[in-house]
Amino acid sequence: MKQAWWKESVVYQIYPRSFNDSNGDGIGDIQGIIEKLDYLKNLGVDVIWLSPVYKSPNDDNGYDISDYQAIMDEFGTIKDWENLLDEMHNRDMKLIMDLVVNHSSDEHHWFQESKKSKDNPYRDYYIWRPGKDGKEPNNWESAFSGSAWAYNEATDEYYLHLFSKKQPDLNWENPKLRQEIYDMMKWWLDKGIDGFRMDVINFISKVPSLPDVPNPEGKKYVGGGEYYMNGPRIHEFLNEMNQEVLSHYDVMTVGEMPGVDVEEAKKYTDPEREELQMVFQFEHMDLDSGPNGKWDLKPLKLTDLKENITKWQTGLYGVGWNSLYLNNHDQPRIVSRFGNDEEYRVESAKMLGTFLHMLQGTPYIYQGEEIGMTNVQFDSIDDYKDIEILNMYKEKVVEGIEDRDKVMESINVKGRDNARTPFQWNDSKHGGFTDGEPWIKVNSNYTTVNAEQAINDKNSIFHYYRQLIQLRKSHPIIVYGDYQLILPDHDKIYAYLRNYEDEKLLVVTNFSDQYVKFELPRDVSFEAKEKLISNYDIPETDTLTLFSLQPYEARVYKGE
Ligand code: TEU
Ligand code: CA
Repeated sequence: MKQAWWKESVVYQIYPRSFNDSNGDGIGDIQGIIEKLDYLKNLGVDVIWLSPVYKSPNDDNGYDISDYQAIMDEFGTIKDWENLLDEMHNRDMKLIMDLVVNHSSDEHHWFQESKKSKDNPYRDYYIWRPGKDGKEPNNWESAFSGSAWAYNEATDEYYLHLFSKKQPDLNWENPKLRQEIYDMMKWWLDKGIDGFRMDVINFISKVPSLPDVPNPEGKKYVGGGEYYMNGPRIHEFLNEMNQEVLSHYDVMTVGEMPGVDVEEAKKYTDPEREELQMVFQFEHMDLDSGPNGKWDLKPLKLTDLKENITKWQTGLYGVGWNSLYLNNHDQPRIVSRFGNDEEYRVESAKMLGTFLHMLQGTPYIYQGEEIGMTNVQFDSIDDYKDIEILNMYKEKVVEGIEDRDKVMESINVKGRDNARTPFQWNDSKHGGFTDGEPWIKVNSNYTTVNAEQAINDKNSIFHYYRQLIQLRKSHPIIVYGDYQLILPDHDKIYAYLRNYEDEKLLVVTNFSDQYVKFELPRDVSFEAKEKLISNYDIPETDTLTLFSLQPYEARVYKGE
């Protein structure tokens, strides 16, 4: 299989607002990131994915961009950004930026012009439609509650916004708009960045007629994803972006694609098709959601996770490339979600890290994952800041549709702010994140869960993650080996084999707080030669067909 730096890299995602505040205004900033680059170098990551730092009114914390070629005032200046890039490259780390081009901010000058009149030169940079029977042009629902349309008095038309009202969707049918995006991408690439993470990039091609969604239950607004996810021209647009921009640089690209399945992902990531290199899929992140979506809580079934990950591992192998993640700025903290953030926080965080990092694909670490940061539990809705949370609360509780305590429980479990509380650097006030008042409260467990403690504890999750990253560097089988699930029906053990040339890896993880017996299936031939890593002290062994696993135990053996 063709080698490539982005296949052999480990990526670390920084959510700048919550990473490190250098000037005491309670908001993370670029200078604050520069101060922590040696920490990241020590961890051993190769690439940093920086969530948006562009000018923004922060309706959606930077995912609403008002100037794609300027730095948000709170984060610093373009000089600070250039300094960050130099300091990263000096440490042999690469930088990929967040490309948010399904929508802009309504404060972008394109939209400020577009909404003025129907014949404004920028009108068709966005998606405008007349109302229907005195209502919105269709019944689509915004990801942030309510209609996906907002009315503009001046021109008596509605504009589409799949996210917040302040995030109008850009019209990719317009070649002039596409060219503006490509020019902007080249501007950043010519500054020396090493690629892009592309925000909901599979939403940019809509079904032109923008039809109503079938609505048998008579809901006020309903999804719409079948008409804007993986749309009719998406592969054409991405191939054009590749021809116009990406193919002229040695870059890494990862497309964030809610609603993508393996068959589509094969098309997006097949190098022959010259589109993207990998995608973020969401299927494994929806396994603990009920039929009514993410707020409809449902316990994870391990066999569902096995089935889904196996589908992606085997589906893309030899065709495209997997991205591997369990955390990001939109997801609750995985140690609280699929692990155990009380009695077995350290063991289960290490187990989850082992499970993920031994898979085939490029692993992504989200800030705080490497020190086992956990979900937060705010009792008051006023402590939450995320527009997705606040809009849902308003729609369900304020308008009296659902019980407040039930809604607060689902926010505590699944809310995006679980990932956005400030990084916990040490046990000083506000976890060492800021000398001022943090923009969002710090998790109260910062006194024991923090980077300083982790670095000084050789048995910490941090040092375990350093080992996982090092193993990926020294064992090509981890990057290039195939994947073979074993014990598919076991409801506590997730075990799989990797095969590469004449080597094998056996990865065994216990996703439960129970003591469990592991027995190598008789039809699986494996003889351990060395133990690569484990999260409990266990005896070295040269043969193993049977051993018992402690709660959340993980072991990786290399053999043949
Ligand atoms: O997220 C896309 C997206 O669908 C998320 O909203 C996710 O499905 C949801 O948050 C799960 O609860 C991207 C960005 O990662 C997210 O931060 C932005 O809010 C969104 O796009 C709009 O730019
Ligand atoms: Ca600051």
